[in-house]
Amino acid sequence: MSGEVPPVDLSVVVPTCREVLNIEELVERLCRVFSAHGIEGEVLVVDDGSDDGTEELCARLARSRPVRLLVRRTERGLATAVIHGMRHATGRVLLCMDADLSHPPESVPDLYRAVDSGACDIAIGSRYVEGGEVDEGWGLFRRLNSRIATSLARGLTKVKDPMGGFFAIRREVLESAPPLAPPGYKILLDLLAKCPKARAMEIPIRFRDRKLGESKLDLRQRILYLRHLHCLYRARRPVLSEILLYGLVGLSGLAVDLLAFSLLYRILLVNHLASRAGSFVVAATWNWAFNRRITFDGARARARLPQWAGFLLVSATAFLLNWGTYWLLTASSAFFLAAKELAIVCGVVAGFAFNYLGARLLVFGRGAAAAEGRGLRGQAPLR
Ligand SMILES: Nc1nc2c(ncn2[C@@H]2O[C@H](COP(=O)(O)OP(=O)(O)OP(=O)(O)O)[C@@H](O)[C@H]2O)c(=O)[nH]1
Ligand SMILES: [Mg+2]
Repeated sequence: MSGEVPPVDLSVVVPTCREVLNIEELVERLCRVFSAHGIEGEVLVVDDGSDDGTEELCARLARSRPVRLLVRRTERGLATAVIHGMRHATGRVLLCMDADLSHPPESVPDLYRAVDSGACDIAIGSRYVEGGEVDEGWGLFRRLNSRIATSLARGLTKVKDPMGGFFAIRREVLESAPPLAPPGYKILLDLLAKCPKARAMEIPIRFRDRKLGESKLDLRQRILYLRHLHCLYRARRPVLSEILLYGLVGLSGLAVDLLAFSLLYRILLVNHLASRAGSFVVAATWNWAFNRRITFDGARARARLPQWAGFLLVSATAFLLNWGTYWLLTASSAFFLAAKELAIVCGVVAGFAFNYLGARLLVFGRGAAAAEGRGLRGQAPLR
């Protein structure tokens, strides 16, 4: 289908989900920009079956404007919509932007030229370089939220604003990229993390909040972002990120351990050794559940009960180290006899290495390799 469309200089891919109130202004402003700068451009709207009149509007606009609509009936998601649009695009340069006018169409020529001139491979509309700005209506919470999300990606890219979603890329760079499979919104971050050799350039933009329509950035998208980060970090440093995650889960388990112990020993007045055993089972179960869910790839393919039992067994063996340390400290030191929680911490640290290796090798199986999903390379060509 896309093969019938003549190639253009620039394809602007716009993912949409109930954006009927914004599309017309976006297309008009883009067309003004195209003609003012002599760019032969097209606008590809990739809509996920919005029932708000988007299809009718795009059909009307397409009569007089270089607009194409791609409707996805079964698939959902911003990032996959962008990949879908780019696969159908005919431009030499491909550009992605939101429909809600947060990304100024007037900055499109800057991004386009930066890529087309060969100055860079990926041009990024950036709020966080000199001259760039966010909406003046952003309060402290919103600013903090954006900064924290951006800082979490620091280990993956040097780009200051990899989260904005406004970027242009040379077709060949995209075609040679490894498979892209962001689970949420952050297609640009996925690209930057997976193409570290691509030359990126940040171009300042003035980001404006949407005036019409509703944001789709909900809690689910934020959780997907964390999952995405997890996949990217794991792909880059598989063993280190697994150990770190195991440690984080272990830390949360330590809190559960202490809480359960304090409840049993201090409130229910159970003997301290029995309390220690009880809190161990609670904490080990907590750790097993989270490690199965997030730390070890493929762990969920294994049956729960034997895996839980195996993990408890490994943890119990590690607990011998752990408990032995606890026993030794509380038996030999008046200080630790009074501060039993501290003795617990020492025991947990001693058991950690054994616990991780046992869990890794015997319980959860091999395969810390990052989950790679569907992407562009090895699939249908872009055009
Ligand atoms: N095709 C498609 N587009 C989507 C989907 N979710 C969001 N979009 C579009 O992606 C763009 C960004 O979505 P927004 O809801 O504005 O999210 P955001 O810009 O991160 O958040 P705000 O700053 O609150 O606007 C918009 O053009 C949306 O219409 C989706 O599931 N499918
Ligand atoms: Mg938006």
